[in-house]
Amino acid sequence: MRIERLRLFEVSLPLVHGFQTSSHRKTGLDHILIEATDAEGLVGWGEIASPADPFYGSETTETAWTIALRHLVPAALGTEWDAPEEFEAGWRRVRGHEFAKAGFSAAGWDLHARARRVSLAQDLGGTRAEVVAGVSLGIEPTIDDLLAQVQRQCDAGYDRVKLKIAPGWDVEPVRAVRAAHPQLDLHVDANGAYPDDDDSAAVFRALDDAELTMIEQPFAPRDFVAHARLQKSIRTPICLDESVVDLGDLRTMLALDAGRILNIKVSRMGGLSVARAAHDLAADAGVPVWCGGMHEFGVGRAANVAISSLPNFTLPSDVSGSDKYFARDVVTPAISAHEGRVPVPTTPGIGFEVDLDWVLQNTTRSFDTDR
Ligand code: OSB
Ligand code: MG
Repeated sequence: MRIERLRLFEVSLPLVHGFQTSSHRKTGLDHILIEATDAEGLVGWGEIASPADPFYGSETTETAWTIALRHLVPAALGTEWDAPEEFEAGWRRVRGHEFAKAGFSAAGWDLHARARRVSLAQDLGGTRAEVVAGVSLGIEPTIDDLLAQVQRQCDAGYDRVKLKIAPGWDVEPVRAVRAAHPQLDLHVDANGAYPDDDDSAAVFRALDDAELTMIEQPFAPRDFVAHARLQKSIRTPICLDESVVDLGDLRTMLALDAGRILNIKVSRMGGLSVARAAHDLAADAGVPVWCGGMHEFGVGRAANVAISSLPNFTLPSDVSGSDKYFARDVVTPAISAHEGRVPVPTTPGIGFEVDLDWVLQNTTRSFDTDR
């Protein structure tokens, strides 16, 4: 397989409901869509889902655009490959920039699956016909606003809700949601906002009584030792997100018992091959995984649905239906969840068509190797 043309579209879409984490507030997204065309005219799509600002990780839309044009486009065009791993080897010497790499990885995998006439899920080794989806809810102005959001998502059929927490917005809102929904599969995500001190330890002791499925990324990404110490002192499993960028990080997590659940984000780990390898390594270690999201447009979310169909994705993934995020998504049909489940497409590749008119209407800049 040989990619002969690449087009990049930076697409800007508003979120239907603003999203606040411990570090920042988002009202819209600027993601980069990648269209890769091979010598036979087959087309594959990928998405670079970096946030605009470097508050989740170090990348931004701007750094992703620069790295894509300077390093990843030339690497992707140059090679003749059969397996997606060979394609990805083209940019092996580029360090970091996982979000940028993940978009190219996904486009290569989509092409590979389409060439073999199988679904992306099947190409990856997926075994599920549908994936259980959860929703991730941001920090709201008041507890009543949060309760209204939770109720809305439960009414929409989701049975798993993740709440963003931050110092000052933790025990009280979590207790209120737990009191209103005693049976809900509930977990919290701090995005690394807590200092490793006594006040934080008291918060996590209190949360340990809220019957949470997990506490995600309480401390700074690189502080595996703090996570390991906390895991020893609470029953609730810790889940790592930002900490695990590559397989070496996952081995550190496992060796130190710094977490007992892994959030696999295709974007954070630099693509589908690494995500699958992380899935396999976690499975061997008896650590369950789920797929995290970055408010991907339909292109990136379709890849997330596909990887979530692998056997060790035993916890609900952040792959909600398109209507949770956007008034109109970039794929047709829109991705939809029924009773909190998203069917895994069986048609070739990601299983959705890109709505190029809508993409072009919302494109803020673009690049084409043929121009
Ligand atoms: O930590 O999972 C996170 C969104 C932006 C930055 C970080 C995170 C998130 C989400 C979104 O939780 C989940 C989704 O895509 O629905
Ligand atoms: Mg997270």
